[in-house]
Amino acid sequence: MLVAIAATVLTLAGCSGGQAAAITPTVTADGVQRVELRYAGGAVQGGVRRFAIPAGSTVELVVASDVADEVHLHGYDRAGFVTAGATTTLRFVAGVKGVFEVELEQRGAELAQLEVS
Ligand SMILES: [Cu+2]
Repeated sequence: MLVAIAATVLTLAGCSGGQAAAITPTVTADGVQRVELRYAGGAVQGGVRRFAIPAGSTVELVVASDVADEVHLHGYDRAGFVTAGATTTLRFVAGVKGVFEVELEQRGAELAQLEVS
């Protein structure tokens, strides 16, 4: 499954004519990397972006959604249910390096990628 995802990411990068630079998340006063995503009207606002996360840091992945679904962070295998119009937060320590997909599990909709390095 992970191999398939990696292949998909490579294919997308190839089509776009170059890998976009990863975005630096907001860092809170206590050093938490805060990634905020909003899914509305069938798409993630701002498009599917890649966020650069320093390895070993604490991450808060905050997902707002206008539909009920399950937010799933691949690789770390963290998940949280979100109800329509609400927000769910996944908080974890980024101890594993790599590129990890965040998706709405039931829809199979990719929300973002976290690049831990
Ligand atoms: Cu998933």
